[in-house]
Amino acid sequence: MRKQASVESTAEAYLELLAARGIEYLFANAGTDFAPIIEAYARRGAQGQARPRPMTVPHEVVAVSMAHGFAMVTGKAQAVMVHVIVGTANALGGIMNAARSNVPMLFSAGRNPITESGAVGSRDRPIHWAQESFDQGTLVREFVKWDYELRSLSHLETVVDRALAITHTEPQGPVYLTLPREVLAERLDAFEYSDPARAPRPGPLRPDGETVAEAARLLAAARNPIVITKALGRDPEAVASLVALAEALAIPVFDHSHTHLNFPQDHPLHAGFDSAPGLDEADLVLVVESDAPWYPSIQPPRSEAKIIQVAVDPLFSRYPIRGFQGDVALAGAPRLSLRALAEAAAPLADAASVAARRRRWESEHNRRREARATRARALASDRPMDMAWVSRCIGDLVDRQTVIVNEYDFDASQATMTRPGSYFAAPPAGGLGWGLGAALGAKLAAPGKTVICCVGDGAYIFGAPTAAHFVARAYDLPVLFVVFNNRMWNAVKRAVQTHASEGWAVKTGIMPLTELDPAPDYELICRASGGHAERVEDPAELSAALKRALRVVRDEKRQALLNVICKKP
Ligand SMILES: Cc1ncc(C[n+]2csc(CCOP(=O)(O)OP(=O)(O)O)c2C)c(N)n1
Repeated sequence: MRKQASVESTAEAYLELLAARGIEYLFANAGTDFAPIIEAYARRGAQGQARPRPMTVPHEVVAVSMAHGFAMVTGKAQAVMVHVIVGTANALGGIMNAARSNVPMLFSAGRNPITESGAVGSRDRPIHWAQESFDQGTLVREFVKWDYELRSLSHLETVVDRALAITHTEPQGPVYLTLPREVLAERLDAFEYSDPARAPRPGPLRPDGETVAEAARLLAAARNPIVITKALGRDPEAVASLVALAEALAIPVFDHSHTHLNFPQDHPLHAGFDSAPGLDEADLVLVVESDAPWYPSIQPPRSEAKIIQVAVDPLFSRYPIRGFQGDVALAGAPRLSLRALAEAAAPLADAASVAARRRRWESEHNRRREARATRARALASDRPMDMAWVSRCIGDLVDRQTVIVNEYDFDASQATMTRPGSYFAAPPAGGLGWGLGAALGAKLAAPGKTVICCVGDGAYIFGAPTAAHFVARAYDLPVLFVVFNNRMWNAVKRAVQTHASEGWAVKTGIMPLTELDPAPDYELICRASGGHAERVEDPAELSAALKRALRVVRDEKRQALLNVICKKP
């Protein structure tokens, strides 16, 4: 159907089109390039016309992470707009995160005015000369699926629909659109477009029957098969497919550096978070959406073990190097691949070995869970607190409505997360600063959920906390932030200890560039934006403090922060 909208500029036509395509939010960090966009918002607002809700996000790392968080919960790309090359540069770490996490996003930036005079929108500020680059797209090209500059109104619809189709098609990832000011400022009276969009949107792919049959034969013949997974739960529906496969053949599932809830933690076949014991004896490893299922230099699988790789893109083609073997690879939507594999393998399996495996892994599961609980209890009175104890206290308060966003330090093994979509950990690209924004985006996407954002003190600082707390207050996004405050970058310290376990740094205890002491009073940063915030030092007080903070978040609908003083390792 063709639709006509009354608009005054290309910028307005752009907002009309984004709204028509289901984009609910524009996470924006504005500059002079935004003038036509802001003018268009003002007209549309005054006249009550459709537009994505404009969200002022005062740091790009938060803006991009919010779009990331929204999309990871809903599967839907939102729009981000930043200020020309400099805003793009500030956002880049977040774009790397989104790219490696296969998160869809319409990332856009103004483009410096092209003309020095003569057009509506021509250069009229000193920065308009220095803020032009030869090719703005090169700033992000390696980490987006597609980039383009909008060159005229006449191709607006094609460009936007193509951008949205590409970002949403698997393997998903951000796209980048630059918007020159003269083009946005172009005058017009009306804008006509197709509604719904006519751009092709390919559906999910599935592997062919022959490849599935080959994988099924290998799986059924294995005596000690294991699954290693990391990001299967990006598609929440895929979790049920893995459960069906694991149950049909009694295969233990190892989460390895997991970024999503891939398999219910209370399932008897959940085999924990360390694949090493499984790799010792596995004669088949089913690698499911895992970019790095083991460390070849530390513990590879046995050389005779068969490997099956299941992923949207089992080659991880955008990674320069990834040498993990695969005797068979099933490309396509894992929820379809795993279901097909379960159907093909189940009839081939030997019932007695399946039953024996089930008994063995169930008892391992119970033993491991008990060991973790015992460990947490043993640490319960340590002061400063142990992070395992902090994680246990948070884990004990998780209910069916809780979503945990974890940028380091929350130990998932101390909780029992069971529902797809209830747990998200830092992206594989590891661009710090993701957690605060991602949690805000998750809350925006799921207002009925309790979002708990766990961050290290380092991650908290990287997350531009003044900007994040501003957004939480400005847009009523009551998230509970828990800062695991060990006054250092332990990840960096650990890397030194592993790199030179008997070296100078370990022997002398001198480890420059790892300390965050004296630590700021993080609670004051949250309070500055109207949040409830406490510093917690007594382990016996932590549960009560968490409950108080959750009450504020749930009942008063205000953000909260706990600055939890943890041990320095
Ligand atoms: C943008 C960026 N800069 C630097 C790093 C390197 N880095 C990885 S982990 C880490 C420390 C994180 O500190 P914190 O959140 O306090 O957790 P901890 O390591 O203490 O557990 C750093 C600096 C990174 N991943 N991303």
